[in-house]
Amino acid sequence: MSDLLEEYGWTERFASAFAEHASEGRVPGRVVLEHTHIYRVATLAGETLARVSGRLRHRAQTRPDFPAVGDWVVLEPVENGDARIHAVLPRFSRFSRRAAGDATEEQVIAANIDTVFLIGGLDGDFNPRRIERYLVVAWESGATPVVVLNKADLVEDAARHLADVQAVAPGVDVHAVSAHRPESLDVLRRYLDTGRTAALLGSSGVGKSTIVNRLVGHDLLRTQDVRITDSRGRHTSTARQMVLLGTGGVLIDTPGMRELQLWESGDSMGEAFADIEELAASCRFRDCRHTGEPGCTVRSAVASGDLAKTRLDSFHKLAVEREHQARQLDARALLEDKRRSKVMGKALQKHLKNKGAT
Ligand SMILES: Nc1nc2c(ncn2[C@@H]2O[C@H](COP(=O)(O)OP(=O)(O)OP(=O)(O)O)[C@@H](O)[C@H]2O)c(=O)[nH]1
Ligand SMILES: [Mg+2]
Ligand SMILES: [Zn+2]
Repeated sequence: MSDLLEEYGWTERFASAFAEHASEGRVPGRVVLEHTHIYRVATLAGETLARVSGRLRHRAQTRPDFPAVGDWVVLEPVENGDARIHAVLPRFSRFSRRAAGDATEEQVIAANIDTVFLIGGLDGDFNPRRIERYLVVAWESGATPVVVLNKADLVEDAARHLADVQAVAPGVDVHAVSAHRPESLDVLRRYLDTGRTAALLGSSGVGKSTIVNRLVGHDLLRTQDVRITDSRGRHTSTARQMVLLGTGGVLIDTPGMRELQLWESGDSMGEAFADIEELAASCRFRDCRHTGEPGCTVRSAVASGDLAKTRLDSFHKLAVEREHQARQLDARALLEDKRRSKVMGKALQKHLKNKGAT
């Protein structure tokens, strides 16, 4: 297809998925911004506003069935200049969290991303434990996480912080940068070849929007000073938003999240804790939980100082949280089943009654 779509990340895979929906007047587009129930979508003919079709809304069973920023969608232009979204093309990756207010509902934050930039601030916000947590979710997404420590201009010992993070992020690229020294951001461009998409995630005030602006080359997004007293951000960005870089690549800026609730789907603990996984291969019991079992290589490594105790603590904490969520999801599925069989039972009764009446 055209070069512009490819700049936005269009590939053969999307083209063949689109072919199944292709019909007169339908075009592909990528969701740039999500308002409530209205989406801004980039197409070959420029950006357009769009709503989901009645049929898509009807068929959507859960929240992730609706479009999210980064999704490729099948669009049909309608009379008043807006468009209708008929389908969401299958995603190759998605970054999700637990929806606020409903622990059992998944909320897709960004779709079809190649790289997740986990941004931390080297000022007061800096916290390896939080990065560890973000990494678990990032691996779940199917995208490759990269840790970016911003505001290197504010600290003397960026190298030490870099080492601290590398210790909790085995196999992950970690970079120290400063948005106030734009040339330091050039390392990020290697993840932003034409058609590649990166999403920026991290707490409010760490400088996500500032980094996007510096990479774009002008002040496209609003940014704001952090409060001096506690170096917390002010939640300046309020929406997820996709930006096409002139130099190639696509960025998705996101609002800072107060806390990131894990959304469990696959087995990403093994990737986020590759160091523990490797040690665990030699534990005596295959299902060793490293909580005091005999012959536990992981605990021996902590005892000998080869593995930080804080690292094992994080592992246990996150493992407990995952089990808890899995139980909640099971409970929800059970309720759904009950509700369904109740509805079915009622329908059946009604049917039998009508039959009996005739
Ligand atoms: N000293 C210094 N300040 C920075 C750097 N990057 C960003 N800032 C400042 O940090 C403040 C917050 O930046 P934003 O880009 O708004 O932060 P954000 O992560 O987008 O925050 P939310 O939109 O609230 O999630 C602004 O005052 C920026 O100028 C940096 O590398 N060094
Ligand atoms: Mg922002
Ligand atoms: Zn063990």
